[in-house]
Amino acid sequence: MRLADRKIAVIGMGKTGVAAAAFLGRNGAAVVAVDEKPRVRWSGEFEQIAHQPWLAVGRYDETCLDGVDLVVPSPGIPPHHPILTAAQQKKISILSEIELAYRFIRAPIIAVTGTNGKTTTATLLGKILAQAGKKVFVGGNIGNPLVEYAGTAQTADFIVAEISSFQLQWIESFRPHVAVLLNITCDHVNYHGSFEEYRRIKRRIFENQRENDLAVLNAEDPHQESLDASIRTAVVRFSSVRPLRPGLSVQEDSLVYSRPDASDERYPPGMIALPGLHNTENVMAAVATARFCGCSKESIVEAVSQFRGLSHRIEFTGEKRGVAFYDDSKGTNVDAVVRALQTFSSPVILLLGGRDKDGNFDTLQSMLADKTKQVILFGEARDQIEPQLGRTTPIAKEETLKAAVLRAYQDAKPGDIVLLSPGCASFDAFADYRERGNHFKEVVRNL
Ligand code: UMA
Repeated sequence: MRLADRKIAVIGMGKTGVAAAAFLGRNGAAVVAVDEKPRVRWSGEFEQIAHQPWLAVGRYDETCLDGVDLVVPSPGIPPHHPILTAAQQKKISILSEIELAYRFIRAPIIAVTGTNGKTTTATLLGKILAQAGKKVFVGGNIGNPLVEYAGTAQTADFIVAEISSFQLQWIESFRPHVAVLLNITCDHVNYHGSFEEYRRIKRRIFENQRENDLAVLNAEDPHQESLDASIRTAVVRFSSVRPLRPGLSVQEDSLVYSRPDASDERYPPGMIALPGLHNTENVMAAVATARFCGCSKESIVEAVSQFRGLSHRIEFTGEKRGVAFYDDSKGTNVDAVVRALQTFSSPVILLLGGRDKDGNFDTLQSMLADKTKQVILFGEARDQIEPQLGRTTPIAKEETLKAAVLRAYQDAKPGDIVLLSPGCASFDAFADYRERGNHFKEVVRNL
């Protein structure tokens, strides 16, 4: 792909936009940078490219497309954004940052997508590959754009990429050597327009795969038929609820990988230190991928047993007066809340709220009846969520997360669990889920 002497508009000057602009400019393109926010609020890294001769700041409207022959939107720019609609009318190509990076990356890409578990699985895969002696770059939606790696000396044997539906929106030839789809449940409906469209976009991860590639799928996905129709490569499935042959499943407390052409590969019981069946699924997907990529069973056992999970994912925060606190701030959709609740057997006081993403909170009702002794709603969406929860469990409302924690502590008895699993985005009160999780931890520390 030629970049020299092209004029390219980059929409959004967050992490992705700035990295894409830097890559394009350093490879000879003239870049027009735009963002809805005033320039002082663009990513801090923008200052490093702000004075380059190849960079111009455009207006945040379709005039930024003048003379442009390619648009690179940031993942957060919704597909029906007026600038993108204008670009399509003018027949200007639109490519996502992962597509741009893919065209320049030499190493095979392992792409991990799914509504939940992406970051955990991608991180674990990075650790397994490293344990097996392979050089690996872990990036994408996890926080470091792939295009950043494309601009380096590129020494990795494998790229592990966490891929969101937003990033799959504008791909063309993006072909991962391994594509993992962990699960698809309702999320990001306000961005994609419908759950069906969200699912269609997620399936695009398989569309350029061919023989010699691998698709790793959850056998319990209720939409197997539409999945099968999108796949033209070898498939390995996993299940956390029933034995699979061939495939990966749990049998007598051990993870078993049953292959069509070999005997069963049995992993030691107790190898997975992470709580919850959803984490068992994440590990199974990582094991299938790692074996396909030539990692030994021994390096898998070593890396998986040492892996203790990530911050803000059902993370034990501390104990006060016999009450245990868990931070699941990354649980930004209803399915993640279900997964977090499934992890606990003691009574849970659930802190739910933030900015709603059109989640179906009514689907939580039976889970709340089973697992919670109280729900405390907080943040912008609290009044919206309340009528959806029914009367299965007592509900309280507080304006802020801090007030919700204080109330939970006041109402809790020794042995109870206070779980922040908000089921909503954090942007009503925080910069992101990390800031929200850190705030939760600080309030708990100060109790
Ligand atoms: N902007 C506009 N107009 C809009 C929307 C945004 O101008 O209509 C501007 C904003 O003012 C801001 C910039 O675009 O300056 C932000 O761009 P962005 O929202 O695409 O965010 P980045 O900083 O580029 O971060 C993105 C991912 N963010 C989103 O997908 C929303 C990060 O994932 C990712 O880590 C990063 O690229 C590196 O790849 C975050 C996320 O929430 C963690 N992802 C979603 C999720 O995991 O559920 C998909």
